Amino acid sequence: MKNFNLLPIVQQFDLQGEILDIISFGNGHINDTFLVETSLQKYVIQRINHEVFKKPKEVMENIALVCAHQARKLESLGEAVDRQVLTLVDCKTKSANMVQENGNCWRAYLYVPDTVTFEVVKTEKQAYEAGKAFGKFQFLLSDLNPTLLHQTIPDFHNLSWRYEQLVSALHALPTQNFASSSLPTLATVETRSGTFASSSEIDFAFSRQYIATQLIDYLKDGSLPLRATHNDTKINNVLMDKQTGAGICVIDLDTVMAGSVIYDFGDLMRTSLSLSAEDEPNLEKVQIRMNIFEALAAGYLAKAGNFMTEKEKSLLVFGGKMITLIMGVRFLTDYLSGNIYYKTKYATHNLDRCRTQFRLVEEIEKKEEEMNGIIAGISLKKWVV
Ligand code: GN1
Ligand code: MG
Repeated sequence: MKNFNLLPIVQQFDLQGEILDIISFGNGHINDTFLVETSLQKYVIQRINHEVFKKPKEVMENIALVCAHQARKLESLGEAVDRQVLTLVDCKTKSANMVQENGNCWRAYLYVPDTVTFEVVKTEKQAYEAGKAFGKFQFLLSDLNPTLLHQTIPDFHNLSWRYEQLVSALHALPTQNFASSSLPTLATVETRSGTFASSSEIDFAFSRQYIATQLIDYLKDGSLPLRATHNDTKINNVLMDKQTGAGICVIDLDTVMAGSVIYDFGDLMRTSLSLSAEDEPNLEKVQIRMNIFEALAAGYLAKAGNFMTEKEKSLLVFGGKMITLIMGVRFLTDYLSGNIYYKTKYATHNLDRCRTQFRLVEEIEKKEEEMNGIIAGISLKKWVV
């Protein structure tokens, strides 16, 4: 992470109390996040990565809209808003909720007290609570017109476009890079007038390309509704209550856009079904825990099941496969492009992430039918919101 002179930035937000401490915070791959402690409050301050989010102002407009909508809906249901919805902090000038300094854009949220996040799901209760929190998030937004949201990253979950990016990255490869012994399994890759002798990861990616086309028709003919969705429902994007373990608040609202609920359930599956981390180098550890799947789906459908269509429900597991494939393709593309998008800790980090995703796609394929059966069974129980 770059070194920022944080104090002059932090001081521009309308914070309560005297600033005591600023520390690095969180595990995001894109933005830079800090925890600010004052004599009265804690705040989360983030630099929005403007290479990724080209229009930070639009990101902030989406977030403000979504938070206000969630708050209104909770109030109408007679529920407390404070810990369930993120609260943006204005600048001291009150005219904006974003500080711009040296080309960087910064925002601040109130820190939600007594909460934790986890990187890996360990128990069924955690899976149930995380599923429920994201299901409730979507339920709260189910009457928000998705076309009011800016498309802050166009084609974000468009798998066909992600394949085009992969092909472009392959065409741009300087062949000699792949003679290096530090890139063992990609050593055979060569670009030759549009064809490549491919390594196993590239082979795998293209062997599943047909998956990209399956959804397009449904989205085009409207049989899959566009909704206001989160689009980055990693398991570490829900705050859990420290004492009760309840899912409290969905965070990381940068990619809230018009999308499909199946992508959101899909990314939950991707990040919770296996006990392994996203970058686990030992692929033997990438295994699906069906009890965790069932708990995740039950929690999710308890809140989202009532507004979703039967078609959406029938495609949830497909969403898990598709989103996991998309992430594998994106990590591979970034690896081939020289690690320019995601933060990485070592040269082959994106390659490890890609391999883990592709193994998980295979594991989902093996259990797809069984998982669809579980979803159908849960739906029949008519979970009450
Ligand atoms: C990025 O920064 P983070 O970890 O919230 C990425 C997601 C990926 C995720 C993979 C804007 O999210 O799409 O699923 O990494 N966000 C963006 O871990 O590209
Ligand atoms: Mg994110």
